[in-house]
Amino acid sequence: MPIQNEYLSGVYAGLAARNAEQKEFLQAVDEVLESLEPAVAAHPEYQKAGLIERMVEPERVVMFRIPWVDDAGKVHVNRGYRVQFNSSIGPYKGGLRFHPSVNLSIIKFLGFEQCFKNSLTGLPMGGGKGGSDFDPHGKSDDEVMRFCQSFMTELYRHIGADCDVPAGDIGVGGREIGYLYGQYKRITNQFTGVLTGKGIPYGGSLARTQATGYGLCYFAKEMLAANGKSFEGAKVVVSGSGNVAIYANQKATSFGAKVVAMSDSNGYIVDENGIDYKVIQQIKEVNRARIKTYLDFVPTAKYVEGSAGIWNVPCDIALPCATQNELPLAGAKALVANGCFAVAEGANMPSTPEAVAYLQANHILFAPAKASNAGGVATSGLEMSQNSLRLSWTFEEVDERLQNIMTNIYANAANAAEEYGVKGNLVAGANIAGFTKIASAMLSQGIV
Ligand code: NDP
Ligand code: 2IT
Repeated sequence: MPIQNEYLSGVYAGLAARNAEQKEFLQAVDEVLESLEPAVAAHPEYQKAGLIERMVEPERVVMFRIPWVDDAGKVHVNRGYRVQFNSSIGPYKGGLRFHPSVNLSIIKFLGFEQCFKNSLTGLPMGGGKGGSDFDPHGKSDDEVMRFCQSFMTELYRHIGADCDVPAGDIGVGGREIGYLYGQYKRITNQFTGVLTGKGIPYGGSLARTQATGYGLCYFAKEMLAANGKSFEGAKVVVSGSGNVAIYANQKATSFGAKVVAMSDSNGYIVDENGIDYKVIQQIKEVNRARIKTYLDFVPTAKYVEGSAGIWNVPCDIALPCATQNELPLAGAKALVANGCFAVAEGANMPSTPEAVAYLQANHILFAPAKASNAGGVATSGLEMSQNSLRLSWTFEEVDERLQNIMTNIYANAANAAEEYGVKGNLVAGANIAGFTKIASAMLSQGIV
């Protein structure tokens, strides 16, 4: 539905004219502004303070050259980004994505969403995002290290434990964070909590690796319970097979569900007996191989070329955990036709606007990414706390805090939806709940 409120539609039109080519960014802004209509109508002071105009413009965008040399001695140049979107409630915080598709539009959409997500966690973190069009697939460890060192040689001057704290995202896991951290420390001669997702021996938090996938299932569990449903005995489809997907599988399985399908960008596997997350961990984290090699471990499973078909696998609950716009209208229709009753987003903006509208119109329980995947950054916030305290909490302590945070995010999103007259709409509820805290901080801090 187009934005109705005149103030909001005016801001959007101006933004679209200035950033016509940034389709993912505009998609993310459009969805948020549409949700904010009741909040903006109830608070004329937002318009007076130019709040929305300020919120859709990043505070700072850094773009830079990343030269590096491959194992054969050939020179490559990639492009690096850091978008520092909003620091009104805390230092910029958000991941780094290394994927050939990365461009300014994608980093801005991710940075924009990160502001609201981080606000929802209840922790003092502003929003930012960065990355590069570098593709780690098929690169040697040495090549990845040289690339990370070159990336950090520029990035270090823009970040800091109280300024901007990057972490992982697609293509950036423990290996990359280690190389990035080593180079930051070498340049600055400072051992600080400037990155999260660090290894446990050098300041990482227990449970950060698992946090996004676990948090997704904790959130989904709340949403299901509020509607008389559960994971117990449910068939689950998880797209992707990376960090988020692997630990979503583990937690959903521990809640009594059976994960019957997972994918990578080449295709998907189906195993009606339930996919063991440890096999995917071996394939993806240790072998760095393709998901079709699952059949070498479980010959009775099936592999289908092409990742888009995964939504045709019948399931009760779908957890899209790969990338943006991976669940289009056709996928949503297939899910509904096969009796799926809940979709919870692990990836950022995985469902297209048409898919979200279709799922909601068909009364599918729908958990939006900003709320349901916030467990990763929330645990990054807990890593920052531990670094500041110079302490390490146990796995159980971090996991318990994560569960509380996800329960609170669900309650806040559900309550905000009800308060603003859109009961049950967690997309609107999450956007409004995330927005109001940032809005209040920005109003207090003047026109900056
Ligand atoms: P990983 O790099 O660990 O895994 C990404 C997975 O998604 C891989 O299986 C990859 O397949 C697949 N994938 C990536 N791009 C595409 C594409 N264009 N088409 C189909 N499949 C694709 O990343 P994460 O698991 O960390 O991230 C997954 C999603 O979750 C992203 O949207 C990310 O922004 C979001 N997220 C991550 C958080 C985290 O803490 N890591 C926190 C919150 C959200 P292949 O190997 O073939 O490329
Ligand atoms: O999208 C996300 O929330 C992340 N990739 C995690 C960011 C973080 O700072 O942990």
